[in-house]
Amino acid sequence: MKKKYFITTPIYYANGTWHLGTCYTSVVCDAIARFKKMDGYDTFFLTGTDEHGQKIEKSALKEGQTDVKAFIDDKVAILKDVWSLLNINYDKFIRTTDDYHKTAVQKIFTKLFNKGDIYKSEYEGHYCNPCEAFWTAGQLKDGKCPDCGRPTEIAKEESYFFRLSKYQKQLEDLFEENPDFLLPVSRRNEMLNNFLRPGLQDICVSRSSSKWGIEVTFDRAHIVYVWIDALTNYITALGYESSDDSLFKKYWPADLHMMGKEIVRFHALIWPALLMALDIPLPKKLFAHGWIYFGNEKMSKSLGNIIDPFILSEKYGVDAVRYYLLRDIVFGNDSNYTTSAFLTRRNADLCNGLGNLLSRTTAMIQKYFDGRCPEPLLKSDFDDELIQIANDLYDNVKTRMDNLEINDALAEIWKLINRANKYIDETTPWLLAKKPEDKPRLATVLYNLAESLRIAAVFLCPFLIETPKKILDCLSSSCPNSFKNVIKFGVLKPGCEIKVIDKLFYRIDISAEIAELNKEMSMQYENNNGTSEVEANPRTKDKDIINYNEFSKMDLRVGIIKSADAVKKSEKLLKLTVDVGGETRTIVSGIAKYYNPEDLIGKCVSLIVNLEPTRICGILSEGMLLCAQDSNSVVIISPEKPMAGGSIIS
Ligand code: ME8
Repeated sequence: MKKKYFITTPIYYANGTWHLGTCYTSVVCDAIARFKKMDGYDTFFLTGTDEHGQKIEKSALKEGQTDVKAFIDDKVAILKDVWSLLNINYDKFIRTTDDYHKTAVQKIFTKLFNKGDIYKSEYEGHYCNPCEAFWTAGQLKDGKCPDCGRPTEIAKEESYFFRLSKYQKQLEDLFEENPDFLLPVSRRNEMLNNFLRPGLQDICVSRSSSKWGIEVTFDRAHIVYVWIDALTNYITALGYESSDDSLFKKYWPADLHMMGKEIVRFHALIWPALLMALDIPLPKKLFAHGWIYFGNEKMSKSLGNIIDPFILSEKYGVDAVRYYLLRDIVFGNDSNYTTSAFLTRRNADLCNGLGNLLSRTTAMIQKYFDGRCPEPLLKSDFDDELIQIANDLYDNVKTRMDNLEINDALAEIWKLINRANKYIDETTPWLLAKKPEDKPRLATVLYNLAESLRIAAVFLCPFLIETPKKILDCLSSSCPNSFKNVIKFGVLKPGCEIKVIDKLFYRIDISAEIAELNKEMSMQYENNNGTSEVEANPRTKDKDIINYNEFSKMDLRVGIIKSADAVKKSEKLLKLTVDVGGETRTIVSGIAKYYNPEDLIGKCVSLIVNLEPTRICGILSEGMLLCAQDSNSVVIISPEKPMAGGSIIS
């Protein structure tokens, strides 16, 4: 029997303009779900919309719509269009206004009340409307919501409370015994330090001042607090407390709840406690990804600094958008969207790396073998490395996916693509084609290339949509439903038709494109406090685009700091001696305000070593230290792990 895999996105507030940030959670979950399906799991992928609460009600009123449900219906239709644009292949879309959900929530609330885990009292405290979160005065940060920094309002009303404090010990044990329950580890520490260790308090779980929600059946003046309503979607969507709970029996517990980092507290503390109270097994894993920023702020509708996935996809292709989100962002970290990073990824990896491999391989097979896949008649040891990378790909990509290193999974696939491109340069098929006696070797080389492409395309299927289809179609193959039987080298049948197609991705002139795009984006959001990339990163507009040759002139190396001393008569400068692999350089760097000299000894740093030497305060500086800077600070850029002095940075 197949193993099951149940994965969820959070349910999206149904008041939104959907932007690249909101799309992120779903694109990542979609790629994971597709990978698991191909890997033989019986996968269920759940997403949906969060439709109750004051935030939604207020949004409707703000847009002049008194019929809240009609307002939401329009928004949900748009969200579904976005998901279909991005090919989010969910198995179920739950709406919290669905009747089965409302009934199940009412039953859950009553069950917890009857059990004594929900009780009535009076709430007096602070309420953050955008976060739909209750706070005590002590929890506020500078008098504002500690999560989003916005002002809260005073709420005083008769309410029902959930005995969260009762589950303190069980939650502590959960975090203690199961260190992988919540990842990344920084989020786990945040929960432990900020909430569990100070001690949990019971939470307010009903509202009587608002009507837009699910009524408490035994006390109709109250509606269920929107987060309780929302969190339970993960089980009501599977039919929990309905006449048909077969999906619940089959798929629960969730294997992975995915979410952005701002909603971890609800998922990692309140949700497990509710499940404990209901005697339901806990989800196996929670993962909190970082935020996408645009212009130094979290991309969000309320700030208006959003990138429209429709515009990006229409101009550059849905696969370019999916690829950027999945490859460019280190999964788990925050990242800053820039159009130049987006287009650079597209040009470098999709257009040059993958596109060139396809066009070179298919064109040569067309030219030298009349568009028929040649037979690999003359093998050589030289081919072993390429074949090995292809044959190892399943293990490597699977390990990355199991560890939720999504961007690294794609990097593994590009190892094969890059190796194959290098193999073309090394084997020079165009020279082999000149001598008839080299034809068997030419056949082998081109077969190896076509087969590498096929394997790369198979592994791209969970991540991209049109691109692997197009590649596989060129190779008389199609996107498989499963990895089984298609991932080992040698599956491609000699003699099959190999087609040449138009370019996979056209190269884009990045600087011209950015100017054009910013114009469109700012026009679209000019009434909405729009942020253009030029405003977001003012310095980028002053920088010329350089080509690879210009870039490759820079000799970038790892260095180890051997000594660091203040420079006399200067508050800013430090004199560093740095080991760059058997050679010591003196470098004067303006980091004195940010680092103590003694803390720098032994530090692994990044340097440009072929910069023209220059005299600074009388000292000859033979290179420059690479640093990152923002308005507050300057930090040294170091390799992720210690490396030998002199290692090349490329
Ligand atoms: O939080 N970068 O819904 P939501 C990365 N209804 N991810 C972002 C982002 C950004 N700039 N902006 C939003 C809710 N997201 C609740 C969930 S679940 C029981 C209830 C992500 O519409 C965000 O982190 O505000 C979350 O994962 C998803 O979009 C939906 O956010």
